[in-house]
Amino acid sequence: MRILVLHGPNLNLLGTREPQVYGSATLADVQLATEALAAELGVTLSHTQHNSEGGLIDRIHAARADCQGIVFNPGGYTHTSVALRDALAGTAIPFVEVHISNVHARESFRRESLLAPIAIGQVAGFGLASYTLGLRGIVEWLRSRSG
Ligand code: CA2
Repeated sequence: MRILVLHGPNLNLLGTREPQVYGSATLADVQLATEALAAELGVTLSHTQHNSEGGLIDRIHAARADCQGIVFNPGGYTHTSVALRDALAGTAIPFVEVHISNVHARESFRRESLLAPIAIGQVAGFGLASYTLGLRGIVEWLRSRSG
């Protein structure tokens, strides 16, 4: 089983700015932590970050060929992107929406997600652990459906 760990815009800045909101872990730390869990779970990961909506959409389309699920932090596009929702709905790849911060405890515009209604679920507020919790969740979900 291969799972795509996909990061949206500005997440390449993780660990370099706003540590009070996003913590001090970097994207490399997220990769290390998710790889350690993937080894435990016996699954393979691909890791990608894009700042552009088009780059994210192209990777989601490509995932039809090589991934069974996506652990996705869509960043700011969470709250705005009909195009990303269409890509996720159109490919029908199961995904978990993850956020480092608790989006429900911040500005009101962050409470709305255009993607969560078509996700398996959402994990928010656990810092780097949002990714490992999301990964555990999607692998269990996929395994429970594959018989
Ligand atoms: O909490 C999350 O993971 C977010 O997806 C992060 C997005 C934000 O727009 C969402 O509402 C919640 C922002 C990503 C920007 O990441 C930065 C990291 C370090 C420094 C600056 C930005």
